[in-house]
Amino acid sequence: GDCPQWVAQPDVARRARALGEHFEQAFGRPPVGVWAAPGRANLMGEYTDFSGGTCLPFAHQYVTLTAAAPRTDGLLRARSLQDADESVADERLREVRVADVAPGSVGGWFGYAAGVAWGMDRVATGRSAHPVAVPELALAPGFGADLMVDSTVPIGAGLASSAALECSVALALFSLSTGNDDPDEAPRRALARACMDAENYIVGANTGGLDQTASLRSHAGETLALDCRDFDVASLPAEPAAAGLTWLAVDTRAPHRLADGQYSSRRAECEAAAAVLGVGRLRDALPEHPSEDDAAAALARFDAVLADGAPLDGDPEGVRLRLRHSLTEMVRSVRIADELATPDADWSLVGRLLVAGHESMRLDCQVSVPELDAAVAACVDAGALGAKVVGGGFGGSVLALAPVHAVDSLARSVCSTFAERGFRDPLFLTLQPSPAGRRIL
Ligand code: GAF
Repeated sequence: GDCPQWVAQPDVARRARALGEHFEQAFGRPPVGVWAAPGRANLMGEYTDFSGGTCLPFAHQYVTLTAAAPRTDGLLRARSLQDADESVADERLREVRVADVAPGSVGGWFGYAAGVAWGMDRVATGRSAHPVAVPELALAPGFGADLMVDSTVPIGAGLASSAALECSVALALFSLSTGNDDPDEAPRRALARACMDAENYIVGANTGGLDQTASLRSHAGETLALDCRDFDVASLPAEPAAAGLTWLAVDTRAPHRLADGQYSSRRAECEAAAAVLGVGRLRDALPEHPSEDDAAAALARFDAVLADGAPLDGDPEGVRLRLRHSLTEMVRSVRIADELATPDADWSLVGRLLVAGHESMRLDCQVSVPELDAAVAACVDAGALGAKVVGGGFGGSVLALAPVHAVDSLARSVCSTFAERGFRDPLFLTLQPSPAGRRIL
């Protein structure tokens, strides 16, 4: 049959030129430029970003492109080459006044784009959770833009297509507004927060910033050690390619939704556990360099406080499982970060930790589905050093660490497992740690 099917490497330069032509047809003038921002993979730290955990993301090479030109009438107008919603009048055109963007005002994919303008204003004026106001992000009265979007990131596959959209729009708006095409670290941090606010308040998904930070602050050939207490990042230069290994993503094509209640309820359970432990966020229940013993001790403290009759907001069993996931995941992140920081990284150890991470996502975080479990098992059986669900789960993709020479047989073996189980044919992608978002045309 057709399995395995590999998602083609994105021809970003060609897509950018074509997008410019679409832009000109739609808006009657050429764009000022084209900006691109990538999706991400994540080695560890799932469901811990909102708890201040350390995440280990890298940006991959699949990007979302935004062609843009400024307007002076305060309007934001946008089209997407992926927009299939026939119910939108005026041939897929979405339009809103920048000043009118507010929670509940903009729906669908356009919420991710328009929400960024709203988020930039919040960060500019110090109303966001960003530690300082960043006036550079302010959009002048009357500022507007025409936007045309094209995504090469598989949508809804757990590879951060939402963040890629937000971040490409953020770079475009920032550049149109300031003339700065190459923002350095400080504005990138601020833009990542603006994108988080767009997602949290305009889209209404209560996510934690991992994806936007990876999209805006990654470096080619590196994994980020992202400390979500303050969003400080360190680069881990270890590249599996040097060891004959590659990152493989298996898009299970099982339906994947973050904006539903499952993600939020996981986050709420983590917050309930933090309240029992008397900390503002779960990361603070562990010492600076946590070990497995520290995680076990924090879990025992939780049990003891509850046994003493402390109130708990939620189902105790669910909250305890989410706590155990969070604590052990934070320890696994630190262990992988330590390993990748050593000159001769032991990739088989990393692989074993990936599998442990998947087991925790399945049993404790409870965000896996049979397709993901089957993909992980098939990858490992066929010679991967390790594999795990990536991102929010409930469908989406598995990230596997595989010997380059084994990827084809590995993919075939996932295909036959999926056929036997009656699952949809999965898709396969090799992922390269890639640079952060940038202007490309
Ligand atoms: C999604 C969210 F957007 C991130 O913030 C993160 O919580 C991730 O799920 C799970 O690690 O991608």
